[in-house]
Amino acid sequence: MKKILIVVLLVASQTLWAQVPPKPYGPLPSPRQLAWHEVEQYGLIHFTPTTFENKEWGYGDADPKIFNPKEFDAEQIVQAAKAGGLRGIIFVAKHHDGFCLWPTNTTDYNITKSPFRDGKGDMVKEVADAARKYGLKFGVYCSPWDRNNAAYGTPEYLAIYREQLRELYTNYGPLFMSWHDGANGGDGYYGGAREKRSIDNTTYYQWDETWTNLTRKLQPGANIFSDIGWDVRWVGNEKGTAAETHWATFTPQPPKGVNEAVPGQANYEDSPTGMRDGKFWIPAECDVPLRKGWFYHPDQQPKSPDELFDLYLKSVGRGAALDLGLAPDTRGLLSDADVASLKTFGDRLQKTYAVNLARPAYIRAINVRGYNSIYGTKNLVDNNPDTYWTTDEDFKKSEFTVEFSQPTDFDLISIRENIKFGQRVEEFAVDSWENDAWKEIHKGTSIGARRLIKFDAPVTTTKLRVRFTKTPEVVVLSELGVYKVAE
Ligand code: FUL
Ligand code: CA
Repeated sequence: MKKILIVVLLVASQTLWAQVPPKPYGPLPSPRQLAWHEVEQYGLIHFTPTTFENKEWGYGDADPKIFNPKEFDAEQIVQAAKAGGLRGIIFVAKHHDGFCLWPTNTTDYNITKSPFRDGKGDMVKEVADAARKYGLKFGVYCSPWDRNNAAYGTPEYLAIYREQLRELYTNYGPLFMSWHDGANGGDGYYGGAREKRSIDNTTYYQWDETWTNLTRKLQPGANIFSDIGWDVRWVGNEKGTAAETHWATFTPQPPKGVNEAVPGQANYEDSPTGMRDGKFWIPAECDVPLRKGWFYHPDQQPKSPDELFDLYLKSVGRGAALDLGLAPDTRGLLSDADVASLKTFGDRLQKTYAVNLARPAYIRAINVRGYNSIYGTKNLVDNNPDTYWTTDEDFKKSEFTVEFSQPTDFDLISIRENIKFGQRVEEFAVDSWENDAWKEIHKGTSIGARRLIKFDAPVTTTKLRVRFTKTPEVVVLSELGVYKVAE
């Protein structure tokens, strides 16, 4: 009787133990960052009087009367973005020229002074409504540098800027991002002064205060983007690419000789890679315009669908996000060429991801945590980011094989870590079964939110193997995809 009891207790304790999930490792994403990771690719719309001046940076002196986009259609822009696979839209509500695209109380330099909708328009609202109608998330960019405002450089301007954020935070529903550019100070119109003004980045904007007391309070779901974070960091270039190895963990670095990194003044050397031992979860956003400039210029052409796919692999495919600049023309529409390029790129993604060749395959892992099916490999192909495969603690080096029922062609593999457990994998390898032996076909480093491995030529095999060769703690993988990229 005693013996039976002991056995029962033993089995029970083992089952209990087997149900304990692994411990998280390192800095972890917040719920708002987790939601941001799921967006993966989004658009950033630049459209102000600067478009009508054919410039990249408006001086702040453009007559609001030139802002007359007679055919403006937020739905055309949003639908094109959606067709391009984008899942969010950030609208530049105010660029450096200071022109506000909503009827603000903070300055006369705003949309009500333009002919658009006879001075009764609110473009922020039109874009927000269109984004929500088509199921895209919405965010705003309100430039701190304001080349129009007479008060720029004084404390009075800071109050104006904060009030502009407050208006944007309270009138347009939940935002998924609040985007802050780093360009600051310099020459401008400044209410007619036409002079150069410089501000001290380290003190002038008091970002801590603006972000904790305004952004967090009024828009708790908004990810704050700036060159150094808080939630999302700049990748350090405007080419749309993260480094081959990308850590979501990061500690903002000050420039040489300075004590503290502040937005607009930092050392960006480690921004493309992040830092393995970074103190915070601050993943990179890779921003790049669809055309050469952020604003529309008639002599420029959009990137081709192939170029977009390549950028996608080098941003989203490295665990970062892609932020693609969209530039309506003076009609207020995206040009046919932009729409076509986006659509071909988006169709390609959609067709590629329509069939996950790993789903019907047999996935055999070297170990499943506690032999418990709640950690089994079926979780790798259930399209649910929460469920995952993981192993017992003594299986830091682990692997699984994907066995197809017949020889299968693929050229793209997608692997996601369950980042709720932190970013863990440091090195992995992929093998394919060829001539009765394993052949290594890829060596990789970081995974994080997602790793896309694209092969130059299709691989044909009956089975493939993924080996995790270096990780400080056991692997926790949420999804695996094996695909043949559509033409
Ligand atoms: C930069 C700005 O200076 C550019 O004009 C553009 O808005 C880009 C997205 O951010 O900081
Ligand atoms: Ca899953």
